[in-house]
Amino acid sequence: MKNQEIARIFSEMAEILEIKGDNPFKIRAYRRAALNVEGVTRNIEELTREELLEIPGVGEELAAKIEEYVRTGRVQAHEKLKGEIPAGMLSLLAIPGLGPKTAKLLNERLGVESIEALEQAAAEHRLAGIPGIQRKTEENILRGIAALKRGRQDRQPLGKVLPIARDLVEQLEKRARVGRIEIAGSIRRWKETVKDIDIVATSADPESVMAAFVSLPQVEQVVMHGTTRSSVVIRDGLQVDLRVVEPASFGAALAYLTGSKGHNVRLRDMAVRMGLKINEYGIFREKDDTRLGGEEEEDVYRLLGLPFVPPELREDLGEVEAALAGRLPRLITAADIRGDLHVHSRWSDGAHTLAEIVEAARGRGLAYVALTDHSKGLGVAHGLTVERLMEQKKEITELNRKLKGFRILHGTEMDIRGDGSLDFPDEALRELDVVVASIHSGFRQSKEQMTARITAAMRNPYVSIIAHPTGRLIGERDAYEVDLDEVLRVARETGTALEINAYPLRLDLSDTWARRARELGVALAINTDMHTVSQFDTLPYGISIARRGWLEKGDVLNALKLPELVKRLGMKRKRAG
Ligand code: DGT
Ligand code: CA
Ligand code: ZN
Repeated sequence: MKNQEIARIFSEMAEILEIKGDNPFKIRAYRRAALNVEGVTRNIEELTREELLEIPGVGEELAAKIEEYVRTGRVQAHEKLKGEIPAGMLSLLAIPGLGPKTAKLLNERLGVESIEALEQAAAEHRLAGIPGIQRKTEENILRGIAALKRGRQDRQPLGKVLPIARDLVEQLEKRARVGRIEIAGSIRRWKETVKDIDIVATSADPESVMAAFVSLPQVEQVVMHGTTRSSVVIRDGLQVDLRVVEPASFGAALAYLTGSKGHNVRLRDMAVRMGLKINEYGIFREKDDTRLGGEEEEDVYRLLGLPFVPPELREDLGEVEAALAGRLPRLITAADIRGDLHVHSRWSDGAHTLAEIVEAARGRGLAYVALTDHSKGLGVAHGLTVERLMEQKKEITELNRKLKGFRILHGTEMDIRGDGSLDFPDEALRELDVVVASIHSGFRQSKEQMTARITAAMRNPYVSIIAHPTGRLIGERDAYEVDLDEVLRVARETGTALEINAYPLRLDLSDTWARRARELGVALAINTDMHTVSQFDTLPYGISIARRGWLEKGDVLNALKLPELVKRLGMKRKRAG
């Protein structure tokens, strides 16, 4: 898929335009398009012109550029822009916290054209004294460079790596004679961040698979090229390991390479005690090396007398004990999800009309959505006033009258204000079916303040769900300080649900906290928080977090059928009187 590459080109164009001091609207347009192209879950190469135009922020001009890239592998306007700024300047923009204005200034005044040169200049305090550069800037730049260097070896978000991994598998299937092929490692366990991509395959001609692998177009460096095993580095420093094994070993190799290491160690210990031997080649009887199995992953568990353990649970966090005791959870699946309780339309900052949202949701097998456009406090997102909320209610009522087998619940994503008060009065909330409340400001408040804001919101009888409870953006923004134990306690006490936000950079709550919530009997809602209909397809990320948190269908609000959901949502209000 070329989605990421195109997004990167658009955002680079925005940066160059900004350096050049070009029209702010144009800059914003490229930036917005970049963001939305990145959010497209389908392969952008397969989209028609009409479908490209449905991407928010993509008009005829940008659609043509996307097509140009798909056709020729480059965008001329981009190449031209790159020629208009000093070489090396773009690399400076990769430093977190260093904007185009400062980059331009530093380039003009100090002639720096690389990160290394800038680091040296900052270390020698040569930035001090440049007009427009504050004293703290020097420190910030050094800190930014350090973060960047760390970041290069850092783990990357699953939401970014999984599509890349799937694309690699697809390419290998196209270019080489592979039999079975699977992604293994932390990706198969759906860990929220991953270090590298592990792939295992079978083939009648392993060497040709290796040759095809090391010569894939996205390969930047070949680390190792063997006859059955190779490693390459692709863009963004991501390493990919490919192993080709015998068909009789495929299941054993897949189990071994899926890990986690901790889980594997536990299985091997069990095997030893049973007079068995497990490795990546198969399962054998210790005393005479007789092969007992290994073609299928199930063989490993069956021969140990265990039920199959889903990859999401293989973290040595009690799953082996649970399997032994016959107490593995019956994990929730995508098919269990009946609706989405956090959805944005054009009424606030979403891209689609209600009719379009309904069609997309139905197409994905959902039976209901809660329309939760932003509340007025969120001006940047065109939040709704009470008056507009009531107008919206009319539109929903009318649409619902026409719909068969589908229902739009009327909700809001209500801002919890900086001072802890809520953005709508109870009289307005009373009119709604669902109230999602969340934090969008004051991220630097103390732990006490933040916890107090959220728990106060939960004590409101109309607040049904707290959305993205920690505010983190994986790899971009840490969670705000908050006492989650206290949040869970009050959630239980008040009967408020917590969200597992499925947006791949949020995954908020995380797996660990989702598990804790379940243990305490706090309900969870797996929501996409969609702003474009393609984001309905991020649901699997939310489900994977739920599965890693040991959640069953009964723990999840939007696995309920509509009548039960409505009843459940009413319970908190009733309890409060
Ligand atoms: P990460 O850090 O996101 O890449 O996480 P993993 O789990 O994918 O770790 P990785 O790529 O180092 O190894 C892939 C799998 O291979 C791992 O989950 C278990 C298996 N494995 C790797 N090295 C060892 C080892 O030294 N002992 C055992 N038992 N298993 C190993
Ligand atoms: Ca790995
Ligand atoms: Zn939202």
